[in-house]
Amino acid sequence: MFGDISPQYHPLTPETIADYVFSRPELTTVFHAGEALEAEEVGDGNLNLVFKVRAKADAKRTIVFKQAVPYLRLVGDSWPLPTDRARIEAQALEIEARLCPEHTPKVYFYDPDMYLIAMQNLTDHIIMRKGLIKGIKYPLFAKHIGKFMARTLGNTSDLVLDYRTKKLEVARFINPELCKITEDLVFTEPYRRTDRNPYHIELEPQVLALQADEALRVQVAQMKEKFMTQAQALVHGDLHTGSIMINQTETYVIDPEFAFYAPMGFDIGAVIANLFLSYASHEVRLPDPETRADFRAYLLDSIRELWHVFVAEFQPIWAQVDSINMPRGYQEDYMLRLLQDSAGMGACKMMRRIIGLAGVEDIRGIEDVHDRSIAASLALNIAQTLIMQRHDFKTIEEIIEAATACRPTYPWVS
Ligand code: SR1
Ligand code: MG
Repeated sequence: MFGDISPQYHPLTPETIADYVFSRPELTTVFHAGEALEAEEVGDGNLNLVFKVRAKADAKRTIVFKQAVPYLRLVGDSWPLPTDRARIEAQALEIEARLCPEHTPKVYFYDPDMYLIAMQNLTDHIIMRKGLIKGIKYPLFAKHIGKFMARTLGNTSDLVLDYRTKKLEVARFINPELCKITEDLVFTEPYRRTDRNPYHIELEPQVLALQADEALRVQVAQMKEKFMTQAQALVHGDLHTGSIMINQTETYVIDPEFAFYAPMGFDIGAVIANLFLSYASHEVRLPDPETRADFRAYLLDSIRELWHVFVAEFQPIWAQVDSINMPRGYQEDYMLRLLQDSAGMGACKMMRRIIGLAGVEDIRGIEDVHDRSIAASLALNIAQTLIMQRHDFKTIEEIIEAATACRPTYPWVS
């Protein structure tokens, strides 16, 4: 266990949540005392309980409750996990709401005794990953996420915060156990033999070759060191397409429980990686070749656009810095290093989703083993290219060009 559990803490259930709802003064404007409520537990993530509660008389009056349990839900109580992650998430949401309210869900309250956050139920939005699997385009996504990342990352870095605030913020967002999950699952386990790598046996030759590649492991070790030591900005820490709720006009970033001070490229790379994973999945997913080509072009355009929006939205940050100590040349070099970090971090995020624990539905949800192996093989080849060539990339266009030149290695030809 990690510290004492609050004596008031008890995991809620759909049956007990109504009493809890009516006990909260913050919700009296939403729900009328004692009225009939409908509640369901919908958590399909790896860590927490998530309840959707609505008034029976009016489904528009609805709230989401996210509650931490003192272990990893995916595995069970054999893997204890600190409930403090709920506090981290609540505080990260508060910062994101201040810096980029248009892409942050409204929080009603955080309950530190129940490790629970009550927030806006995004009823008109879906998890982006689900939409991408179906081939749905989100034309405003790149603009929205580029802006969200520039605002949240730039404004929490040393470029904007004063020396003392920054260090106090680093301390406030110390998140050791969730960081350890990332260190293990993203930067360690995919590159060695362990029984926690549930990739399909069909992929074995490519995975073994990758694990035997020392030059690759050197690059991964460098990314891991950077992740563990570079407190550059408050990152979301798990910014994959399952952490994005979206529709044709709006984008919301949810679930920042992995937030801590880390390289900005960890977030930017995560978004790019998940778009490339979708790209790889559509090597086999969408049946009509024309629709497939069109959708994959959209994914690549989104990667290109989100980076350019990020750079443009970062301009107000550069406008605030001291240009004597941080002249134009430094600023350009900073952005180039962010691009190269994003390629390297994104590559690690791709490899972990193919090889390691907690894969993504885009790839692991492909039913046919042969098709799944083709998509997975392509994703691994893109990832290897991105991490190995990252120091050569000067533009996002070069990253896209290198990725699209990759082909699956599977099926193996002897
Ligand atoms: C074992 S937890 C696995 C993953 O779930 C979260 O969404 C993070 O990506 C974490 O690595
Ligand atoms: Mg999550």
